[in-house]
Amino acid sequence: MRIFFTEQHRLRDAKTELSGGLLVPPFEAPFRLDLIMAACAAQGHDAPEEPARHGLDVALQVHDAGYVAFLETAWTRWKEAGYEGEAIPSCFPARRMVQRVPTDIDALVGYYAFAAETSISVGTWEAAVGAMDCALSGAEALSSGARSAFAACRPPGHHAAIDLFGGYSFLNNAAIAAQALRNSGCKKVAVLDVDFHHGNGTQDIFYARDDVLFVSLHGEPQEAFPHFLGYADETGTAEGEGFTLNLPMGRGTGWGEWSVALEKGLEAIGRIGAEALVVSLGVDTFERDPISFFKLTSDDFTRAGERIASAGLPTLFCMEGGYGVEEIGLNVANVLTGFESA
Ligand code: Q9C
Ligand code: ZN
Repeated sequence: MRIFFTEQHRLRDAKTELSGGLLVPPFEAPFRLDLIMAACAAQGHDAPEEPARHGLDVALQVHDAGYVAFLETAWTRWKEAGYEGEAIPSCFPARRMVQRVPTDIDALVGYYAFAAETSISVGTWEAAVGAMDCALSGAEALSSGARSAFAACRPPGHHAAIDLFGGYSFLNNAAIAAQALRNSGCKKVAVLDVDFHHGNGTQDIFYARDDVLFVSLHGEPQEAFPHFLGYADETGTAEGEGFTLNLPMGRGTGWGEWSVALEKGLEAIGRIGAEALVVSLGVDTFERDPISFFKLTSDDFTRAGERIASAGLPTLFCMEGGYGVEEIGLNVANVLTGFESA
């Protein structure tokens, strides 16, 4: 399958993540994509291609314009304010406070954030645009008749909502790709999110829409980030009622339970007559992932790829999470190999 990758991802190399009250080196770092690309090459997958530059038109169909302008200028404005560290939100428009866009950069960072672990750093915007371009080139490949493509996106995107960043995500690559597939004539598109974390951003973007089905398999919100979305009773609103399917699972979930949820998701995707599939591919469901609590093995990822192929749809994989261990490369390559061998 065609693989889209850009060295621009290295520009996202933040120094700080707020974790357990400390500023630590981020889990989401450039080495992740090095491992993934090396493992893809080792399993004989196609050589990566540089994505085309697409501009921001499609991004602006799913994100708020003020939010996108904020992301583009946040680092410069933060530096101009004289701060020494990276841009970390510290003040939020919480319950019963007014939701009005402020002018002060400190306030803006909090206004457009839903979590505080993710710093905005030098180069973050440029890397996020590169990741989006990978997703858009992948969507174009499907529109030109490809059976599948892999967008090696970094930074990830599925936590980025209409106007919120956090969870290591800035632009929602998978949602932007799904929108591009709609624009190119697919009447119904499905997003299948298999990252350990709930894809709150993707859900937010499509919650009231019936043209994009969102299905997510993830850790129980009570115990797992992003905590405040992803319950099973969130099923969509207005036109979008029935077009969100959340399948949360508890600590220690392994292939048995996880694969049953996957089949439920695939059934829903078949039921709505999706013409294309975007997979938010996180491998933080792995048994040794440092920040998650599912128990998938490396072989399970091969099986997952095979099952996803059984949907029989043009499929774009967009890279999301997966941290801390060398096996993230193997696990991603296994999904792609499983898909292609099915
Ligand atoms: N103490 C993705 O996988 N922080 N994002 C968790 C745990 C955020 C994960 C805190 C995790 C974000 C794309
Ligand atoms: Zn994740």
